[in-house]
Amino acid sequence: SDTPGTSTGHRQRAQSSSKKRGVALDVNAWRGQCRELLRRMLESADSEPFRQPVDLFAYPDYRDIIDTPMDLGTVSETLAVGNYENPVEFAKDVRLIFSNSKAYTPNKKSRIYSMTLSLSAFFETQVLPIISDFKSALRNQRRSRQHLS
Ligand code: OVM
Repeated sequence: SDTPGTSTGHRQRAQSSSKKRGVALDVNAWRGQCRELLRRMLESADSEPFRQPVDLFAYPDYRDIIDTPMDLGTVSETLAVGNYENPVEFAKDVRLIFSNSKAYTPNKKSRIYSMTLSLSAFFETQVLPIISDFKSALRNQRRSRQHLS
């Protein structure tokens, strides 16, 4: 046992509050994680109706029903140019795509409606930990800054 007084015998390194073993605390990690999530959604066949703005010639009454159109191409561009401040804003726009589709669907047996449910369920499983990790990293950063100077 190389370190007397510890049960493991392992040398104990002081854990700084900014370097917690095994805990991701990067406040900037969310952007790349959201980019990767978008990439995985765009490669899914279920994303086909959501890759570009809804075609107003194919659906001439669309704007009578939908106030704020949104699509994955627009979300991707907004993320790329740095116009989301955090992953909550990103998730809000992606969820708008799904709520628009649910509002416009003529019936719940529609193919596009079923694609909406499937892609939305996938999105939620993937984005919730991104948001949780971001909020945790922000709390940690604010705690760490309190102990400076
Ligand atoms: C459809 C449909 C369903 C949901 C959304 C949508 C254009 C279309 O079945 O045509 O948006």
